[in-house]
Amino acid sequence: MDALAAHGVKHLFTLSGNQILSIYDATVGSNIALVHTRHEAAAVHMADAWGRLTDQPGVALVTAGPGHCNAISALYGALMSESPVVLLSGHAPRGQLGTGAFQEMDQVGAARPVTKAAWLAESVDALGDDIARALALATSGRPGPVHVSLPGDLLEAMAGNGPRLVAQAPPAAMDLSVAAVRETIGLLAGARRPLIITGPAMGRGKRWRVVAALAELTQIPVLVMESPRGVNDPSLRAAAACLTEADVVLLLGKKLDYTLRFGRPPAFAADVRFVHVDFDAGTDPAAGVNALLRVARERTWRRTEWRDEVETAQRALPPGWDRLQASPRSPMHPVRLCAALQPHLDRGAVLVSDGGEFGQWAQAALVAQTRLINGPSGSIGSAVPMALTAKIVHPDRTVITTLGDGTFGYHALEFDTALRYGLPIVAIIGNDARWNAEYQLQIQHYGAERTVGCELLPSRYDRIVEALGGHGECVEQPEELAPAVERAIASGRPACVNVAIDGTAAPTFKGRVPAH
Ligand SMILES: Cc1ncc(C[n+]2csc(CCOP(=O)(O)OP(=O)(O)O)c2C)c(N)n1
Ligand SMILES: [Mg+2]
Repeated sequence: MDALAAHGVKHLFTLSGNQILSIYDATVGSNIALVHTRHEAAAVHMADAWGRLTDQPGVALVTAGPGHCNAISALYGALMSESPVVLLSGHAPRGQLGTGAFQEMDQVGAARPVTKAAWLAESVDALGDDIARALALATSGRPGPVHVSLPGDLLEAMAGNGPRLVAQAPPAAMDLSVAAVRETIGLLAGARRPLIITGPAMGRGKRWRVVAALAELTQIPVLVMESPRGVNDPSLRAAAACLTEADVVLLLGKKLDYTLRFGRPPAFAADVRFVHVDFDAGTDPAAGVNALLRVARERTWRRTEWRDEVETAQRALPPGWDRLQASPRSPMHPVRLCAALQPHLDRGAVLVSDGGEFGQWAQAALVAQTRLINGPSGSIGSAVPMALTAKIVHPDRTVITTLGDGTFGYHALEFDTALRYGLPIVAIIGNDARWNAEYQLQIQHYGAERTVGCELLPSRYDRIVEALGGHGECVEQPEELAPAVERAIASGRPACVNVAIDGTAAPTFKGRVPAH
């Protein structure tokens, strides 16, 4: 606890268990608050959102064995979103290992594929070092999740000299050769349609500030890729088509992976040139971009039509959406639903959007100053817990989360957490009574007559939230929506607006890259 406090940790996102009660006990009288969730994955999603919103590590604390396993699915989201998270899990006592101890399992081995590093704490006197190392590693280089398993005997032992707090060496500056930097800047300067594409972490916090400075100086358009739909990220709108026109692409902390269709046509031109600047655990990505920036300053750069083209494509609403925004049809179109939310985002509300088809519509239609999405993991279910963290980080701002009816089921009971901690988030459920993303794929691949298994009931999810003590609204007619959202926000309680929507396929834009 002292080590966590010394590194500025204020919250432990957690779910209790035998093996970690000594840590709970140590929070009594400390400045660290426990936020007790209803599922270990929710605790990690909350820590993930903390990492993404504050650029500081979010810390989750769960119990051994099954608690640890429940947490692991959410680590995948943090890993793919490059979010600094530390997962601390209770663990069977070392003296009992191999004897069939309660909840004994290879926790480190289970966490390894979804973390930057994972280890078992070995000594009580080194616990402070373990915590310091885990927190530093989570934030350094490419941020991501780190796991430490804490054996029960160690947590119950007496520490000799109190935790030692090692000062962490700052991450090494990137070893970019001067020649490589000059060649890169030369390539960009000589390009007719250069583009910068960043990964999730480069699009956030202090790293983003340097990327934005490079883009501003060079007048090169920059796209942040954090959607699991990659080049079909709905928030790119028609800008996705610009990818095919780019002649030089600078990838900053962004792999040429599935999200970029591996850099091949038709997503990119056959003769496009990629420059890939990436980061490992120990290097400072902002320093690498700064090296580019320094050399770029030696030239003069002019604003180009190309940059305007990309920006306009991303900003412009597709033709016909103004009609959808005002359509009186019911069940309402997702664009009609979003039209009632945008005024709140314009007034500073935070947007947390989950995936699924409704999530794609929300991400395409809504523009927010602060936005979290599920991320390249393509996992659904994190929106409600992430919205809770957004409310902790931004208590004075409205927090709106948009999610599908199927998705709501994952962590609906986190509305109980919202009530216990006084976190009045507003969840907008686009209820189409099915797992529409999969239903749409069935239509596309197997035909409309072979849709199977993806139906849901038009359930009154708003009543679940009411039953827990929150505010519920059920909306069927478009004109009822804006007042219902107003009432939900004004209630000052955690709220659910359950909206009957037309389950249409995700939006398409001119130049969208075919999936197969
Ligand atoms: C953890 C996880 N399980 C399954 C999926 C596959 N999946 C993606 S979208 C989706 C349907 C979501 O349904 P809903 O929340 O109702 O949104 P809709 O698509 O209907 O708008 C499913 C099952 C996933 N992405 N992540
Ligand atoms: Mg649905």
